[in-house]
Formats: sequence, C-alpha cells, structure tokens
Amino acid sequence: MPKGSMDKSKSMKLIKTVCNMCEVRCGINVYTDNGKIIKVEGMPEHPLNILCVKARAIPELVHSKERLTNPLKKVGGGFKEISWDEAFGFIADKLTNIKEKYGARAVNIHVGNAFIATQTEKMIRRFSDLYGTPNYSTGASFCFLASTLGHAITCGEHILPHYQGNSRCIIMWGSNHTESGPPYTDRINALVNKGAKLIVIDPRATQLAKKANIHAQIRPGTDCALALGMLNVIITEGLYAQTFVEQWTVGFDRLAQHVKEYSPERVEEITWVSVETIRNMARMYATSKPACISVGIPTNHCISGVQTVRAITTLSAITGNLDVSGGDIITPALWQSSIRVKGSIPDLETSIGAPYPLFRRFAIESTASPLTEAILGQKPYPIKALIIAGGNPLLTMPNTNKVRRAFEKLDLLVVIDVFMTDTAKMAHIVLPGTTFLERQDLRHWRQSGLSLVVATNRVVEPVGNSMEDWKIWAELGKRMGYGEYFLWKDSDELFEYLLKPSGITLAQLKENPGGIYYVEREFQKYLKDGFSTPSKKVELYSELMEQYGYDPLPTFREPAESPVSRPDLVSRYPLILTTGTRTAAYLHSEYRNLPSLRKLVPEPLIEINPQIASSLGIANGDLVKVESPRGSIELKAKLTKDIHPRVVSIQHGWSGANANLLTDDKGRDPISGYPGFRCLLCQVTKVGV
Ligand SMILES: Nc1nc2c(c(=O)[nH]1)N[C@H]1C(S)=C(S)[C@@H](COP(=O)(O)OP(=O)(O)OC[C@H]3O[C@@H](n4cnc5c(=O)[nH]c(N)nc54)[C@H](O)[C@@H]3O)O[C@H]1N2
Ligand SMILES: Nc1nc2c(c(=O)[nH]1)N[C@H]1C(S)=C(S)[C@@H](COP(=O)(O)OP(=O)(O)OC[C@H]3O[C@@H](n4cnc5c(=O)[nH]c(N)nc54)[C@H](O)[C@@H]3O)O[C@H]1N2
Ligand code: SF4
Ligand SMILES: [Mo]
Repeated sequence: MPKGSMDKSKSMKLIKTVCNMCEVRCGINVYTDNGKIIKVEGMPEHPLNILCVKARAIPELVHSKERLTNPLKKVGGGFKEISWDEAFGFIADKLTNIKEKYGARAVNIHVGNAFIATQTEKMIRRFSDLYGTPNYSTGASFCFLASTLGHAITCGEHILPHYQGNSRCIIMWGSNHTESGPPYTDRINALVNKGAKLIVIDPRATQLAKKANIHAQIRPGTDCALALGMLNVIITEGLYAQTFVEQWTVGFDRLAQHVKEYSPERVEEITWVSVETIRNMARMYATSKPACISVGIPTNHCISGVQTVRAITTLSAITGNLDVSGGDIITPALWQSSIRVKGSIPDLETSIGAPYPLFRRFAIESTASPLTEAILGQKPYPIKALIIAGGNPLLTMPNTNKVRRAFEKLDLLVVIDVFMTDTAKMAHIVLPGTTFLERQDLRHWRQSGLSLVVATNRVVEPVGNSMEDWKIWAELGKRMGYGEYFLWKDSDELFEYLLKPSGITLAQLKENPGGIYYVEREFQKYLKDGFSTPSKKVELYSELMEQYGYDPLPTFREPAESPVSRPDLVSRYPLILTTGTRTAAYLHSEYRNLPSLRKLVPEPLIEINPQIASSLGIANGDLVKVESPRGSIELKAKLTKDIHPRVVSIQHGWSGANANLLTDDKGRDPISGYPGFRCLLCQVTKVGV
C-alpha cells in the first residue's frame, strides 16, 4: 500500500479479498475508513490482479442508497417492510402448504450466477434436499454447462485454455476476453507479442480480431459446421497427430468418413467463412503447437451447442493439444465435503429437467430452461412456487413476455437480491442478501488452469438488516423444522467442515489471501490413468451419445430460427440477431445503477453495419425499433463497420431495452436445453418514419 495514503488517515484499514464483480475473480486490496470502502487496488499476491472498471465501482455498489436493507412483503400494489421473523414465517407456511397440496416438486429453487461454487450454493442445495424438491436449478441452465457436457462426453473432463503456457496459436472462438475477462487478454497479448498466432472467430471485429492473423467473420450459430470444416481439412491433409489418434482416441475412422460431408466449399455456404480462410485456419492451428482454444459462451447458445463443443474438442484432441502445456488442459475440481442430505436426495428423473438426461447426468441438477412451460402449461406437472437467489431472470431468461406471464401465475415468488430488480418487483417476498464484501465466501475456480481455493474476507458489516446469503437458507431451514441440519454457527465453522477432504485448512487460507493451489499442475495425466470416459480414451465417436439418442459424431444443425431453417420469416425479419455480447462495464443485468459505470456505457445500443443501416435510412444515434417474432424493443443505433453487414448485435441486461423480449425459449439444444440467444431473426426500422 502506498505509505502516503496510510498517513492521511490513521483509521484506514486494508482488507484483502476477492472481487466478485464478474466471474474472473481477481484478488483485491480494499481500503476502508470508518466502515466505508474508500479505495480498491489489485492484490499483488493473487495471480489475477488487474483492476478493471467494475472493481473500481465497488464502493458505489456496497454503499448505494438503492440497496435493499429489509425484508419486504408485497401488499396491494407496493411493498411493506417486515421483520425477518415474519418473512421466514410467511415463506415457511406457504412452502408447507404447497408441499401438502401439490408435493415438494411444485417448488423450483433457482440460483443465479452470484453464488456459483460457493458455500451459499451448497446450503441452498441442502435446503432443497430437505424440502424434497428435485427442481433445483442454477445459472448452469444457461451458462458453461453445455461446454462442460461437450468436454466430458468427449474427453471425460472440463478443459480450459492454458494461457500460462507457451501457446504458439490461440483461437478466440466466440470469446471476447477484452470485455468478458480482461486479465486473460493481457496474457493473450503477451503470447501474441512473443509470436503466437491469433485466430478470432466472431461476427464482430473485436479488438483482438483487429490484431489477429485470421479473423473469420462467421454467421452466428454455425460454429459447429466451421469446426467440422476445419476437421475436414486437417484430416484430408494429414495434419493430425497420428500417434495420439492411434493410441488415445476411439472412432477416428468414422469421424474421417463423417467430416467428408463438411467440405470447405459446403462449410463456406453454411458459415459465410471463405474456403481459403477455412483452409488457412485449419493449417495454422494444426501446425503451430502448442495451441489452445478459448471457447466462448456464444458457441453454447444455439441448437448445436454441445455438438459444437464436441467438434472443437475433437480439433484439440486430434492435433495433440489436449492436456499439454499451452494447450487445452484438464484441472481437477476441489475436493470438498458434500452437504447433500444422504437418504433424502430427490430423484432428478422426476424434475422438470427430465427431458435433458445428459444435462442431469453431468450437472447433477435440474435445468430452468423448461421452467416457464411448467408454470404456464402445468407440464409435466404444475410449478407453484419459485425461489430465486442471486439471479434476475426477467432480464436474463429467454422470451421475457412469457417469463412475466409465468411468474404472474405463481402462488409464491421469493427473490433474494441486493437491489430491487425487475424480477424482485414481481415477488411476493423480497429478502435482502449481502454483497460479497459483507460476508466471507469459500471460492474455488479452475479458469485458465488456476486450481485456486480462497477464503474471502468480509470487508464491511452487512448493510441495514441484510443477511449473509448462506445464513438466509440456514435460518429458513430452521424455520421449516430442519434445524439439526444447519448447526454451523458461522461461516468459519462451515468452511472448516467443507475443506476437510481437501487437506487445506481455513487457517492456511487465512494466511494466504491470494489463495492456495489445491492441486499441483500435472500435464498428460492420461498417460497414467487414461481419460475419464467409458473407453478411457477420447471419444470422437460417442456411444454414450448414441445410447441417449443423440448423434454420436458431432453434427451441425441449422439454428432453429435462421434464413435457412425459417425462409418463411425472412421477408419480415431479414437480419440475423445476436444478443448478450458482454461489455466490461456491466455484469449481465447488474451495475446500470452505479454512476461511474453508467457513465462509461450510458445507454443500450444496437450495433449495425453502415451498409445495411443506410439502406434502411438509419443514421448513427437514431432511435430504432427492433422486432422479432416474440416482441420488440426500442434503442439507439450504433453504426459500426466492425459488425458483419447481415448481423446486428444487442447487449442483454438493460431494463428499458431488454434483449430477451426478442429471444425465444423454444428451439433449444436437445442435449443441454440452451436457447438460441445468439442466432435469431429480426427486423430493424427507424422510429418515427
Ligand atoms: N464484463 C462482463 N464480463 C463477463 C460477463 C458480463 O456480463 N460482463 N459475463 C460472464 C459470463 S456469465 C459469461 S458466460 C462470459 C461470456 O463471455 P464470452 O464467452 O466472451 O461471450 P460474449 O462476450 O457474449 O461473446 C464473445 C464474442 O462472441 C461473438 N459472437 C456472438 N455470436 C456468435 C456466434 O454465434 N459465433 C461466434 N463464433 N461468435 C459469436 C460476439 O460478437 C463477441 O465478440 O463472460 C463473463 N464475463
Ligand atoms: N439474451 C441473452 N440472455 C442471456 C445471455 C446472453 O448471452 N444473451 N447470457 C446468459 C448467461 S451466460 C448467464 S450466466 C445469465 C446470467 O443471468 P443471472 O444469473 O440472472 O445474472 P445477473 O443479471 O447478473 O443477476 C444476478 C442477480 O444477483 C444479484 N446479486 C449479485 N450478487 C449478489 C449477492 O451476493 N447476493 C444476492 N442475494 N444477490 C446478488 C444481482 O443484483 C442481480 O440481480 O444470463 C443469461 N442470459
Ligand atoms: S475482471 Fe474486473 S470485475 Fe472481474 S474479477 Fe477482475 S477486477 Fe473484478
Ligand atoms: Mo454466463
């Protein structure tokens, strides 16, 4: 810490913790004075310690006047402050009645991104077990699990690009770390400066695309076809790693036969990426080793999501880039005590996620993708109550009009949040949780091969009557009569218990605020143990997929709503719409109310190419109406040559111009249940003409 600032204020305190303003989770030094956060800096002890714009806005988040400080109950059209006791009593009575009348499965508990891989998520799961509902879902219903599935089916484990190694080629495949993971961009830039080749596959010319050796401006939703086209070139030209393929893969011959259908010429037609670019990319990738691929979330958000990930993993495998330094590496998860309730674990086959058996098998939870159908259509049975912790589905789930109709029908909607979000406004009960700075969290993560576990520190006391999120569930559990299952008196005790199998103690974590590596980095572990698949090899051809009725080889399916699959829609909706591209200022629907961030990105915009804009009579800054078969929104046009002329892009998470009013909850990936957030059709018109 700079000495000068210490002198200025004797009462200033430094607390080391981890930023949770986005999923990257950098180490931060937070300075407080009289219970107020006054400054945030990067924490040198932590491997990720850049300070992005969101972290600088932490004081605005914590001390915002808009924070929820008391439990609220909907009375008439408004909310009334109530005590925690009354809130827990009300919820417990409702949950008990619903269970008696409809069974426990009539309650869905949904955990948003705020708590992924923390003790809070575990407590909520414990509560769900005790209540008896199989309908426990998380952010995995829309995020990262399609990748995990594609990886697990193919090579047994989740894989991630190893930026710490000396990659000679990096593919940013629908991934834009400049906005979505700034610290990783620094690492990529360093590798590129050392001569690594960079390939970017993106309908937009991102900052990295502009410095890339190859930028493939792909048609949204066709990544699977592109990967298969690259496989075609690599196999035809014999550019694969023969020994690895022979010893460690199954189904290569069938794959080789299968990808013959994906000639570069056919793939150009599907993807808009030229034959020459497909060939160059395939050659560059296969001959610059080691190479790693950053698989972004857009590859998951289409009907072929899991198959896309399978095809990309196949590329990595047959070129010998799996689990090598600088390639795509396997990092084991942290071994923690389970707090599932033995003997009371609900059968996921009875969950509303039943139609997605592979998702269930690997996620070990239900999915929220059929939630609105279950509420509105009572299929496969009615869902009567929904508890949402740390999520804002009214802005983040597809087809908002349908989400709203569904939520209006619920007998009980409870939202646990730190702000009065659009979703919270619909709730019968709103409970004030805390921000990550008002509690300790036990966090572990594997991004970029960093197998880190950290116990974060509380920086300030919970504001008003807000309650630490894990505790809310313990208290509600006690109120439901499950007291004997929630005996941990504080987070320290809970963390000690959870950490037991890891061999790491809480005391060690407290001494190491930058975290502890829970496993030593080991490459090519398969040489000893094989891969964690049924055959112990990389399953290019997957019998597991076949068993579940899915294509055993990665196969491209046209997006559910595209000019090819829905020619009937094209004259009315001629443009391709991708939604959800990240901006560094915000996290999904969060932080629009923090002044410094709002200043950076003041309003929602639609990115549109000047070529198409001029044909529609639209100038930069004009107010336009964007319409899809589900609904319409109005927002300003940002004319930019950086986007493909036939594609428009809108960020999600804006309350006034909610992209999910345009998206569809149908046409889902049959394996993961993920909706096609990234590949839809729309029409753009200037407002007022
Ligand atoms: N600041 C910030 N950071 C975040 C988040 C946030 O909301 N804000 N969210 C976090 C979460 S939960 C996630 S999942 C990640 C997501 O982060 P990323 O995986 O990086 O995803 P995006 O930024 O949505 O999109 C990346 C790029 O894909 C392009 N793209 C759009 N459609 C397609 C397509 O069909 N194919 C291809 N190849 N490219 C396409 C977009 O133009 C964009 O440049 O970010 C995380 N980090
Ligand atoms: N159209 C479109 N929609 C998308 C996507 C897309 O690309 N396009 N991306 C999808 C993806 S990948 C994801 S991950 C989801 C994200 O979807 P959500 O999980 O709904 O994400 P957020 O909008 O960040 O909502 C988090 C909520 O938790 C609250 N919160 C934050 N921290 C805490 C805390 O510590 N305690 C409590 N109690 N509350 C807290 C915030 O105020 C916020 O309201 O969105 C999905 N939706
Ligand atoms: S990238 Fe920014 S918001 Fe995300 S964890 Fe790091 S400092 Fe926080
Ligand atoms: Mo996500």
